[in-house]
Amino acid sequence: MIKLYDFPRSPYCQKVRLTLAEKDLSYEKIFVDLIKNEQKAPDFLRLNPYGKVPVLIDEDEVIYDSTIINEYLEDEYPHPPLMPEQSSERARVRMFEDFADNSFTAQSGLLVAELRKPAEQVDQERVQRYRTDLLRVLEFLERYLEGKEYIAGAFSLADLAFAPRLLILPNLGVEIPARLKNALAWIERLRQRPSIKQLQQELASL
Ligand SMILES: N[C@@H](CCC(=O)N[C@@H](CS)C(=O)NCC(=O)O)C(=O)O
Repeated sequence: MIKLYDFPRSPYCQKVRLTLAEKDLSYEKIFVDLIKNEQKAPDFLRLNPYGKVPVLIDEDEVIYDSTIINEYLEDEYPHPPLMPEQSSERARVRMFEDFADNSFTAQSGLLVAELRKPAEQVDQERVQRYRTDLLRVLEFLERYLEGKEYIAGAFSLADLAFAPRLLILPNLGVEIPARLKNALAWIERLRQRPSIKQLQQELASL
């Protein structure tokens, strides 16, 4: 059985969990406590030298990095497909995934970290800057979403890369203005997917 080394609050783990759910794959979750630094223990570093979750084990294959794991799942379990067929469209999905990881999930991580500080230590100027940065990303995506249901056309790994943090924007105090109608409709479409509903239920019971 597939094993996923997981920390539930990690958006990168959530991205892989969503892909496993979309492909209806059963798997065992192994909790790695990042608070206790378990990801830096020698046994874990043998799985992933970077000392980060997620790590996926399938048979004897050990795979780390959420994007590489999701590509592996797509190659190994191609149905339902989460990548387009044409190479130019596949490249577009990969560019969006990369953008999601580096410019959206990473940026929202800074905001999450700031908001988790004790109230008197929260730097409100920074909070505002991070919120503005996230809205700028949504403004940018708005143009790509024109006339499309999902960010790269058909539903794909690119949507799954954005989904974990898109879903928590309201909890982070990021209010999406009504003029970003494509982005709002996209988020709502994502919310309706069974994989996302299931993840939200699992996270709510933590
Ligand atoms: N590029 C990696 C990033 C993974 C990552 O940053 N994981 C975080 C949790 S969200 C982690 O394990 N941090 C622990 C650490 O850096 O010590 C991926 O996509 O899997």
